[in-house]
Amino acid sequence: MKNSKFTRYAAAVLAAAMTVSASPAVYAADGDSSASAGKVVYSFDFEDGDVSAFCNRGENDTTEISVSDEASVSGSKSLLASGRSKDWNGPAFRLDDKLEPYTEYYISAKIKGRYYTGATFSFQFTNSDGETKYSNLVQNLSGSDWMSVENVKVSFTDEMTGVYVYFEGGQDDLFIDDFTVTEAPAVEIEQDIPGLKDVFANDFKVGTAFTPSGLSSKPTTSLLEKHFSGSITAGNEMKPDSVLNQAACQAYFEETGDDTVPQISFSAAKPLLNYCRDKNIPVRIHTLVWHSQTPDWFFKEGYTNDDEWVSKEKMLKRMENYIKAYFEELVKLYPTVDFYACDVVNEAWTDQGTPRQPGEQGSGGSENSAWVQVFGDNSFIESAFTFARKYAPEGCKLYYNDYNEYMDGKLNAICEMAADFKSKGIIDGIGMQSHLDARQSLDSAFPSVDMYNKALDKYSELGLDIQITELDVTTPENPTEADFKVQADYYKGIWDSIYAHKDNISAVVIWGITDDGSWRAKKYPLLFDAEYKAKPAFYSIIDGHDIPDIRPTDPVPTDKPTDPVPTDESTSSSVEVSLLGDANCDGKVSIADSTAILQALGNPDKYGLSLQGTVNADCCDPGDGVLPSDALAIQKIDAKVIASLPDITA
Ligand code: 9MR
Repeated sequence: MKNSKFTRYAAAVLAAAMTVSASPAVYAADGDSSASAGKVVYSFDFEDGDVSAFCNRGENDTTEISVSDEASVSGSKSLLASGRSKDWNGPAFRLDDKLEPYTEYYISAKIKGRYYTGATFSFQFTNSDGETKYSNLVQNLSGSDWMSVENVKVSFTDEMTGVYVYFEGGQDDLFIDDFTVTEAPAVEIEQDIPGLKDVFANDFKVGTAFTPSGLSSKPTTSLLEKHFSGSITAGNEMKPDSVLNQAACQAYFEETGDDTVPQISFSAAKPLLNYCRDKNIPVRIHTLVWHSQTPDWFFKEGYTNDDEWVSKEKMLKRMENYIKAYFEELVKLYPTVDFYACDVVNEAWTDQGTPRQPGEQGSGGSENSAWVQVFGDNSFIESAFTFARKYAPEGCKLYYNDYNEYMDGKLNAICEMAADFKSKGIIDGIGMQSHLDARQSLDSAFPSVDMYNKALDKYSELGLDIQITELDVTTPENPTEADFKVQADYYKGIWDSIYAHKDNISAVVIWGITDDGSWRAKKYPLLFDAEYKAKPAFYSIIDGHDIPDIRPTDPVPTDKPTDPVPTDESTSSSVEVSLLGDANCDGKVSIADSTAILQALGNPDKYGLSLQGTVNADCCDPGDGVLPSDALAIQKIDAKVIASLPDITA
């Protein structure tokens, strides 16, 4: 297959994502019909009177769990959760003491309130920082009769403890029956297609947005590693509302009297960042300054929700200290992660090219901006870039990121601003989000390929880098095969336009992996379907491109083989040094190269150097192989003890 042109064009595979039946009422979240093919690992009809696998939610949960013959779906008994005195009270079923991590399971159950009830089926776990996180799996279980949740997908990682599913909502007695846990059939991703990142390896990074929940799904991480390991953007976990910690901000203020030093935590992003560190995947930081997903209290006196807005002067100090702490903490926690790009400011211009309206987040149809409220205009953008330039680690490029970036008013405002910032040396590039809509035909698609192409021309003329930061392309709802064909043709038009500008584009990031995980799941916007299969759009964008050898998915990215540092001449003689000391092949010699060498020497099974990295790493006394002295030589360079490599003082 090497260097052949890829022309295969697959038919659309549309999996029925939801299972729905009329009686009893059925609710499914992320459900999958293939669950029926899986192995049932737990099944409770409660006819034997055993409810010991279920519990309340501890602490002050007053729920009592017992067997009841007052109601049932199958047989004559069910589980009864009575004495519930708070909305959040159980019943709960613990997963991590019974099931395997990194395995997908489907849970089905029947639920009924004693009276009319409104319940929610939820999930909780405790992370490695001891914080407990909650999410709703199925909401609006409302009615007075039996209701079903069917094939609700759950999974967890080995970093999660205290993993439970539970029913909550109201204080009504709840009956549960026919609770089953089915192990999802193991899914192998398609190995006979090329990795997207490999097809475009000489052109730009190919990456994706990812959230920690995806880490527990093996097929999802396999797809990520095969196709998208050029770059990861945290879907939500590095945004201000995930990073800012209100209680810690207030505590710091109380302790010091200083309310200009925001306190932060990356606990939400840690599972993802750990993964990027372990797999050597570069990270796009998204995002520092945004009107959305930023708490109003950040802009208020005393960090309270309902006090006065702070002055512009105070907000500038908060902004600077926030950006400083953000970068410092990231570098401290993850010295080896390549934070290569950062969306410094997100979505600050309207489509007309004006600042947003001032106001609280969520007001004005979610469009208003507390930044504009405090600053009175869009001058906060320049401040943010100035601070980001001051504190961002070396190699971290700074971007202005926006959607509808092809609309004239917005495009002109961005270009004017970017040209000014470029002259001041505080910006490196433009992030084009690219949330696009294929609609029913190429004629009605929005934006047209031509419009998108013209925007790329304009941004290219700026002489700044461009990154496509959140690409997805919606179909109409309930798409037909014809709609997927239009989507594929449109994706190709857009991708070809991107490819034509590749000299100005350093990364293309798709906003998610499989359709069912997308923020626009109802409109199937991604390259892989819920069954982890490549869609026509995938084939369309690689169509006509040279493709490399197709290899099974590596457990680590291609530039970092699992093999220990290869030092023998037979493997390395054909590769020339690209930059002496650049062990991680990022184009520079820094302390990260020293770390990479020590990691590769200390734990070759986990960390490795690429062949190029190995050749570069042999830098202290070239020819003697990769040794600790090479790491030391780089440290000497960093400390300015020596000026160049090799280390003639050694
Ligand atoms: O993908 C994100 C989704 O999970 C969140 O619910 C949503 C809330 O604003 O944000 C999504 O990501 C947005 C990104 O941060 C900025 N551009 C638009 C993206 C899609 O809404």
